[in-house]
Amino acid sequence: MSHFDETSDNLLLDKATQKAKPPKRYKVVLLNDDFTPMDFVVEVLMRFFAMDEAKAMQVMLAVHQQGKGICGVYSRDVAETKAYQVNQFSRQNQHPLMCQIEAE
Ligand code: TYC
Repeated sequence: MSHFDETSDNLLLDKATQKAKPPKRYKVVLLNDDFTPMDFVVEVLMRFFAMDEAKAMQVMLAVHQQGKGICGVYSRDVAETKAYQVNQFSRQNQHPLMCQIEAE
């Protein structure tokens, strides 16, 4: 462990080494399809994205009308896990609903 604190450590680094970028964020996106019931999509949005029923209905209708829509934005790990869990839950219930992630 260095005896320098973060501040004095940074003073010893050249400019190129100091380019610490904030971690990338990822959108979790829901895709429209012709078969998944609207009620099921609302259930998914409430269960996995902590939306109340009114918000879930609004997002579901936006996806239905526009073809896709954002459920939330997260770190890569959280986004991947949520998309995976939504797809598992949809398959378990025999619905073709698709959830994917996109770099912000
Ligand atoms: N289009 C579906 C229907 O009419 C509803 C739906 C909405 C499906 C959003 C998927 O991501 C979706 N039953």
